Amino acid sequence: MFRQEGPSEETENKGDLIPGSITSHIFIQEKQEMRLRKTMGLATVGLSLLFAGNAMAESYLVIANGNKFNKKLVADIEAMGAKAGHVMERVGIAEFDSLDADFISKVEGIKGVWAAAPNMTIEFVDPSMEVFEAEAVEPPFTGDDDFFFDAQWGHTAVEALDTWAKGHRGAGVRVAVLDSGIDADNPEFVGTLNLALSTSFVAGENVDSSILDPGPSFNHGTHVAGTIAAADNGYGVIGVAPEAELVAVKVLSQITGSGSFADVYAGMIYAANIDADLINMSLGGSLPRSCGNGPGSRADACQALITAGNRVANYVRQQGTLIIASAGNSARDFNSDKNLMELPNDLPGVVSIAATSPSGWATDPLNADFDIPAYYTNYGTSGVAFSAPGGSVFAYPGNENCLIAGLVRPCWLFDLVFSVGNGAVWYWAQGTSMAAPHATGVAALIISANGGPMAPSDVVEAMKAGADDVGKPGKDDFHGHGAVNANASTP
Ligand SMILES: [Ca+2]
Ligand SMILES: [Ca+2]
Ligand SMILES: [Ca+2]
Repeated sequence: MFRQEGPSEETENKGDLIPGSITSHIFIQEKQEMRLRKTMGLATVGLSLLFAGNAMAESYLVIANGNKFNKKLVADIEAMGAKAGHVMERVGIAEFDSLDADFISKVEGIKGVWAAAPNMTIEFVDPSMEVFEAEAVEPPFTGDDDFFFDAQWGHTAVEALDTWAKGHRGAGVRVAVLDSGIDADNPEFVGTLNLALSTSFVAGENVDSSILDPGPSFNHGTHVAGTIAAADNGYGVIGVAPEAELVAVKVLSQITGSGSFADVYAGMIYAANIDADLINMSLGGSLPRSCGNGPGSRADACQALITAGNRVANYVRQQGTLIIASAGNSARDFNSDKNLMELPNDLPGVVSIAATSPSGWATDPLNADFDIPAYYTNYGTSGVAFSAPGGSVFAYPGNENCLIAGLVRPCWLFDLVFSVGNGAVWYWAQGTSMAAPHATGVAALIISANGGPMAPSDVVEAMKAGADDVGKPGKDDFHGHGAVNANASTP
C-alpha cells in the first residue's frame, strides 16, 4: 500500500499579494494527513479482537434468511438480551449490540437467521488525502461573483459550463452524500441543502458537522458536498450541479473518519428510501473475501458482511438510485488482487471513479491536460468505471507561486481540488474522494437534462456515451470507459 507522508511545516506569506486586496494574512497551512490508518490493518484488528472473545458489548450484523427482518425476529433476538440498532427491514439485515460472547452461535440458532458477523468499524476515509487551507478574499477578483470559482479547474475538465449554458444545472435531482456530515448553515449550501431530510447514522454525532467542530475547519463531507452542489450565489465556490438538492447522510464519524458496516449500509438504505437519484460515497474499505468463520458461526464473517452489502446495493438499485463511489487511494491494481473486496466499489451496480489531475494547471490554464492519472489512484479495468478530477500533489515539479482567483500559492497547489470546509474557509484536497463528487455532479446534470428520474443503468449509459476516451484507446485501467464529460453526455 502506498501512502503519502504529508509535509508538516507551516509558512506565512504576508507580502503584497494582490494589489488592492484588503486581505493581508493569506497563508499556507500545510497540514498533516488527517487519516493515516490503513483500512486493511483496522479490519484485521477488528476481526482478531472479536475472534479472541471480548467481555465488552460488541456490535453485530445479523442477516436473515430472506430479504425481510420483521418485528418478531427483532423481538426474538432482543429476548436473548441483545439490543437492536439499525434495522434494515427490507433487506433482512439488522444491527445488534450484545454482551454475550456466544452471541453469534446463539443468534444463528434462531429461526429465520442465516448468519451473524461482527459489525466491524473500518477506516473509510481516504488515507492519502491531504488538505491545504485558503481564506476568503474580498472583494472577488474573478469574472464570476462566486469569488473562488476560477480555482475550480474540475469544472472545465468535465465541461460543466457548457452544460449549464444549455440550461442543465441539476435542478430536480436529489443527491445523498454519505460522508462525515456537512456544515449545515454554510452560505455555500443555501438553497441546495435539504436539512430536513439530512440525518446521522453515527451514534452521538449530529449531521451538522459545525456543531461538533465549531469554527473554520476541514470537513470531508462538506468538501465533497461543495464539489457536487455548492450554490451559485455570489459566494465562494460553485458545485458541478449547483441546483441539485443535497441530502447529507452521516455514516462516518467526523472525529475518527471511521464508519461501521451497519452505519454505512443503513445510510445507503435510507438514501434509497428517500428516493435519492444519486448516492455519492467518497469512502471505501478493503475486506478479504474470506476471513474465517466467527466463533460458533456457520458463515465466514467477511463473506457475511459482503453478502449483506450485496443485498443493500441491489435494493438501492431497485429503488432507482445510482451509487457513485471513489476508487480508493492505495495505488492498487484492482485486476491483480482478486482476494480483496473493495467496498463499496465491488458491490453490484456501483460506479467507481478513479482520479485524474493536471500538472501545473495554474501556469497555463488554457492548455492543461486534465487527464493525467493521479499518483495515488487505484486502477484496473475490473474496478474503474470512469475517471474524474481528483487532483494530485507533486505532479508539477516547480515551487514558484501562481495567482488564481485572488489566491497566491505555489503553482502545484492549484492542481488539487478546491472546495469548501466548515465555516468561512475553503480547502484544496486531493483524492478519489474528490473525483467521485465530480462524477456525481455530472450524473446530476445528466438527470436534470433528462427532465426527471432515470434508471441507474440509463445514467451510466449516458456517462459512457459522453465520456472522453483518454489514456489507452478504449476501456483502460486508469479511466475505465473514459473521463466523465457532462456536456457530451447531455442533449
Ligand atoms: Ca455566480
Ligand atoms: Ca457559492
Ligand atoms: Ca481510454
